[in-house]
Amino acid sequence: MKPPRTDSFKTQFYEDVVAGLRASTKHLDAKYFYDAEGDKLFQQIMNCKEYYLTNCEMEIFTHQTKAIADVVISGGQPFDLIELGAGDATKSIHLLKNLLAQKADFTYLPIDISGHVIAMLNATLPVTLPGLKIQGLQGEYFQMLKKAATLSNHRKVVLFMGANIGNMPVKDAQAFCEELRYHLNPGDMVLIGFDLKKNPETILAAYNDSQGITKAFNLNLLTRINRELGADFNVDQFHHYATYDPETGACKSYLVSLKQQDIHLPDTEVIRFDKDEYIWMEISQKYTREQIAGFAKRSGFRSVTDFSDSKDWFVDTVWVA
Ligand code: AVI
Repeated sequence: MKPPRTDSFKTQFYEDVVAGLRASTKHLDAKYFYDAEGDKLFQQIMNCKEYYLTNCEMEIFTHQTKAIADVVISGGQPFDLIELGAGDATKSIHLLKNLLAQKADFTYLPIDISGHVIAMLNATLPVTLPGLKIQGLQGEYFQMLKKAATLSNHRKVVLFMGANIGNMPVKDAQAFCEELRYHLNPGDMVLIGFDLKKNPETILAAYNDSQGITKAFNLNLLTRINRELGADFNVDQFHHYATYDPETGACKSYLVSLKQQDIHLPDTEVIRFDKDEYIWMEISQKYTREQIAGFAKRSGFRSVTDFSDSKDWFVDTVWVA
């Protein structure tokens, strides 16, 4: 198998796509949703009426800011506040503001895979929040956590918000918590956002919105594969199907082939789809509080407290290493 391009991201993208489409159950990695168009569509998802997650976590960060800040400070100062996948920091900015108002001694270290995001945060946050000490780190989460440990020996407080942990299957989420613990020292703290199990109709609607934005978000990955890897998907020949299983808490998205069809990618044999064959695109796992407590315990963390919204649909849980 020869990748069509030489740079390492493209090579990895190509290899992941070919391996996923050649697997007995076809699948693609949801991390590739986020090209420029995918970023725009995700913004629209977060603003659409059915997608409750963003509003719930925003309510937590705006209505319980002082309580969150007090817990964060309670472990001692100075500390490094590290945010994994910081994005535009629209929720964490409320916490940062409160910490500054309380004159807490901390440095904010946003970590993001996107250099553009880090440059934007480094440039804009010190203007919006005078006095903020910030050092953005561009790269993979755990590599950058390692780097953060070399920059200071201050206590670490790690934020991993937005229910991003839900985009990992349960086993991978457990492994992620264990790896997170491995990179921290006793006394370090984490705050992780989990979407809770709730009425199945509410969850399904969030991933099957009436305007078809989530459908476009999924189909956009096929368009990206066409553009960047030279494939020939006809997006009109795939149907978006979202499903939620209230027993397991797994919310999954699929693209279902509307007919038997062949897809071509450079330097690999034709990929055949039967009619009704599907590609598994994404998991957005929902949890109970007991499951979340189990993650903490099995990973060597102690649960300290949690913050939930007024509907009790979403929780930001705080653990200490
Ligand atoms: C980024 N992540 C937490 C979103 C979620 O809810 O799983 C991605 C998403 N996929 C479809 N809608 C939103």
